[in-house]
Amino acid sequence: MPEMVTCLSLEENGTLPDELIDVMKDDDWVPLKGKSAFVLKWPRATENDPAVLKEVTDRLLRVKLALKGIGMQHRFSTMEVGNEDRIKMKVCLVGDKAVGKSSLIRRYVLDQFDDEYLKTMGSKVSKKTLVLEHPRDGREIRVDMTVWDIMGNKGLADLLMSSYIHGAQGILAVCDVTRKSTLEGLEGWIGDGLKVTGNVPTHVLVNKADQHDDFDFSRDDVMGAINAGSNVTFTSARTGDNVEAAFHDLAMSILATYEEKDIVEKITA
Ligand SMILES: Nc1nc2c(ncn2[C@@H]2O[C@H](COP(=O)(O)OP(=O)(O)OP(=O)(O)O)[C@@H](O)[C@H]2O)c(=O)[nH]1
Ligand SMILES: [Mg+2]
Repeated sequence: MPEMVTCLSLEENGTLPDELIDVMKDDDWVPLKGKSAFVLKWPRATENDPAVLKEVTDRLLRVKLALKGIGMQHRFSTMEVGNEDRIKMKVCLVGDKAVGKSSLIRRYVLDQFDDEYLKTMGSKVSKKTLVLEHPRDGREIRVDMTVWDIMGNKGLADLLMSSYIHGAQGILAVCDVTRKSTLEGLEGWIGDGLKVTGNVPTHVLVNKADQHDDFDFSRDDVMGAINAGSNVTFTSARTGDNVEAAFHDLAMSILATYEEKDIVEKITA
């Protein structure tokens, strides 16, 4: 079910007294990152439920009166969000040579694997359609995903990087569990990518996890090498282990960022 959002935009750089922010927090207002704005979400069905509608109206009135009291310019707008059922996503894979980027995509898109190493020249785009279940209301969302593959030769890739990664909503940073040097290179790949995309969900794939006897580093090493909190998955393009899950998880993380973007676009329109 679509949700309604009431957005309160304050005058530019407007800041509120702490006591008012405390009251708003209790009323479930959420500050919008980087904006002088707050949002309050409520289900669409509320419109037909007088008791809940009164509760929402009371919350709005409380803030409105307080803002009037301190003379803060503001604007309320109410809109529907998160009701689209088909979206597009661009996802990019980065990482050193021969870590298995192309193989992961081949496994995900065609469910095939090849032992032969054919290095990627330049970049290549593949497509995949997937269906996600919306975390909030369970409705089905069809995602048309374009998956971008780039060569792992850092010197050459740097030349292509900005046009390759421009507009990506998510990044899969891949390393090879049999070669520690590929983990050490990851921070650079991620940093270069995020410079172009801004802060987008970035998940780390530790590939070739089928090579049990040749592990060159552990999950703890990964956590130590990159920012804590990053999402880390051990995958195998050879066996297919965790490959679909890895793309699915990234798509879910991207989906979670859509709603806030939707709200920001609507209030700044
Ligand atoms: N055992 C094992 N081998 C893999 C796996 N994934 C890829 N490989 C092998 O690793 C080699 C490199 O794979 P690619 O997918 O071409 O690597 P890449 O990251 O695209 O390489 P570049 O295009 O040069 O950047 C190939 O020989 C693959 O067969 C895996 O999960 N397990
Ligand atoms: Mg490749």
